[in-house]
Amino acid sequence: MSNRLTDLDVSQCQVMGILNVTPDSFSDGGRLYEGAQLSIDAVLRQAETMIGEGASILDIGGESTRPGAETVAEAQELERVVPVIEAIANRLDIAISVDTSTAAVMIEAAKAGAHLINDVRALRREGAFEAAVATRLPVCLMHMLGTDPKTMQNSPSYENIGAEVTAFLIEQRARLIEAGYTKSQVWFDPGYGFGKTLEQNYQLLNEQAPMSQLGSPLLVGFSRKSMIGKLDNSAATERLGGSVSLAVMAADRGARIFRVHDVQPHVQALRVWQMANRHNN
Ligand code: YH5
Repeated sequence: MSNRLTDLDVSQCQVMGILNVTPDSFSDGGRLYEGAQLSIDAVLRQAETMIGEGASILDIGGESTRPGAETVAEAQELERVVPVIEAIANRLDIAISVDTSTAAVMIEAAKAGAHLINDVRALRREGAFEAAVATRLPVCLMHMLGTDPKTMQNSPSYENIGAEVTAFLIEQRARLIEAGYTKSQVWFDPGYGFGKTLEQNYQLLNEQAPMSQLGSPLLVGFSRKSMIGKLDNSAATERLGGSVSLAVMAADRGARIFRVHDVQPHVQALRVWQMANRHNN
């Protein structure tokens, strides 16, 4: 049996393409829909495009976690995500991650062929920890202040953001290690935009490097986020320059997996970054 994730070399930069299967995603929502109906064909075409552009992971999400978003019912999330994972796993040679905080979605996604659980709530929802452990899949733990995108931006405050984010990730990882996981089966993510002000996001980026030295691969997601748009009042689809720029800076600070909407420009920028750094290895 192949595990397309364990074959990934996370000492090299890897790009994770975002496949939002929500009808309302803030920057690319609805493109995969024909009216109210999710089009599996459209999803597969988008997946093939991202693979052709150099993505090595596809992140499938059925819940919108943008600031202020409503949590979707479990049944709806299952209905959106499971058929897509099944279709991709059966037809395409790519690692699949499932962007979910919901226990039942973790279980069904694993059965459908997912290779990684990507949880922005870091397994804090009811039953999520047990469900993730039951699947035995690797887990990406992301830092969010609180557990609710609806309230996470209500005056977030930190004494020392880098230290606090790191402590949180290590603490959640310790629970997984106790359940039999190795450090490399757990990925870390600082959670840019999740319960952080503009200033705090950039401070966290500057304090990111030590987080990459803890034995867990470091994933980052900046793509099209407000920490770019707030600087120039750009719309979500006009943030590519800032997204690529932040990805390269994060690579300099130890990140190796990059969750992005625009695969080709990120793959190109990170190849350039890797080439420029080849004498440092
Ligand atoms: C992440 O960073 N983010 S969903 C708001 C935006 C733009 C983009 C207002 N899932 C992450 O992409 N998983 C999401 O502009 C994630 N890391 C991981 N591991 C939010 C998102 C977005 C939100």
